[in-house]
Amino acid sequence: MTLPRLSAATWEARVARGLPEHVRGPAVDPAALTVGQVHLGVGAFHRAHQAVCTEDAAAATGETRWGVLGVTQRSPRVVEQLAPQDGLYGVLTTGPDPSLRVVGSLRDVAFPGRDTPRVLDALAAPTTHVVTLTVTEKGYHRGADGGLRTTAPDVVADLAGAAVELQHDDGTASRTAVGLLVRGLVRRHRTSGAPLTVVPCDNLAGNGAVLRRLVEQALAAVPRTDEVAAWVASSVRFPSTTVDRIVPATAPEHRAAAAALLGLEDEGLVVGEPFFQWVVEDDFAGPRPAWELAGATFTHDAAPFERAKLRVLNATHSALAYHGALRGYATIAQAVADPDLEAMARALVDEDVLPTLTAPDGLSLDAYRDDVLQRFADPGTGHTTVQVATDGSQKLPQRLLGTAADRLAAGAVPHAVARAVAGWVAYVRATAAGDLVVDGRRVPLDDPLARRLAEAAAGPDPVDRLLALREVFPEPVATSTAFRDAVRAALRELTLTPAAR
Ligand code: CS2
Repeated sequence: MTLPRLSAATWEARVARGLPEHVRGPAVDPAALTVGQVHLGVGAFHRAHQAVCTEDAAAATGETRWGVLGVTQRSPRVVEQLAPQDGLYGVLTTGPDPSLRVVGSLRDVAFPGRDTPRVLDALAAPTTHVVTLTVTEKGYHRGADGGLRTTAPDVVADLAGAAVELQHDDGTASRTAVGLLVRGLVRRHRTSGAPLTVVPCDNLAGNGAVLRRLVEQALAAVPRTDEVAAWVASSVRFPSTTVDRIVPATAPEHRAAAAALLGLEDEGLVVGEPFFQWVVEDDFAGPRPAWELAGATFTHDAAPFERAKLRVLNATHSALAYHGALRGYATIAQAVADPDLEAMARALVDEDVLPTLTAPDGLSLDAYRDDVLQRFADPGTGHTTVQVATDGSQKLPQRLLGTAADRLAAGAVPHAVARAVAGWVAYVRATAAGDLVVDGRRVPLDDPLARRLAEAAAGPDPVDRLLALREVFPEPVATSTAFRDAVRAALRELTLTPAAR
């Protein structure tokens, strides 16, 4: 039987029939919300994280000015999912007591391919106070020095677009998030000049400072933007934030569970674990949603949280993803259930990560490690090893290689990090050769540097050649003979393990 599709009208009819116990609706009346927040990268993570927090914050204060305009630059698919549903979508929370919540804070979704003027207008509007971003690590287009890759074709095109924007709107689409943001900032400066806060929510160390630098570099590369740059320096803030919620790709089982609870078909459904964390630096240029009333923590310095999260959670996640996939496990939950791999994850934290961390106020790092591993073990999330394993070249630096650099600087050889890196090397080699099959499917090498990684991995000494990639391995790690030997030794051991073949 085909169910009717979720929309404002079908939802209202559903409410009128009475909702089951584990289903609830928007915390605010979606129709009453106006747009005050623009989000770049409206994928599953935003919908299960910031969009929920913004809605709860609006509900807590009764404000109606915090509707979200969600922007996707990758494909119009999200627009196709959400526009026919009047922006409504469900968040299925997994765990022992699954529940479904329909969220209504996304008031509009846009694909700049065709909606550029609308997006730029929203970025410039004085009623927009906050721009949030989840565009993944690779979405920032950073080079080996961490700065903007101003020679990348998409970035070059966007800088030309920003130059034109100084005079008028030429209607072309921006291809990168930084390009779109810079163009929006140029227009905002030209029109309202109202202050703005830009809040990156991706897993990058010091994400606020990183994004500010990219914006400054983009402006420096566009002629006649000195005034805009001065205005950005005085009126635009870039607080760093740490976000945490495990949000797997939505699978058919999730859709079936949600349809059973809702009695409606939801093409925009997203899934998340019960855990939620958002640590935000309290550095805003103007008004913002009262996220602190909806579970977020405000701090003067997000760095200790960010470091702990990247080095404990994301590092073990990646290590389990590579080693787990090599052993044929489809999900992170299956990988962490393997005693060998659980011990590997623990050793990574205990031997190499903890010595590099200072516990953020009120957090026991031992307890944090245990909680993280327990969260990974939840079979309900269905987070796949292959999903977490994507884009390794972009993830390794902040998850593993900072730890390696710190350990080497302290005179220790980070063997546990070397083992995790050996898992990545073996994964790159196996996927590039078309040799890795997980869950009956051949796994491709999914990484923005795939071509170069494949070339390096195909040679006689993949460790040497992969470690030479300066965009991935920082100098002190790349040039350490002890680290290189440790990775080689771990790789040899890995290929000798029958399960890894
Ligand atoms: C994961 C993260 O896909 C990945 O690389 O490690 O997305 C992880 O699930 C989140 O950071 C959890 O907050």
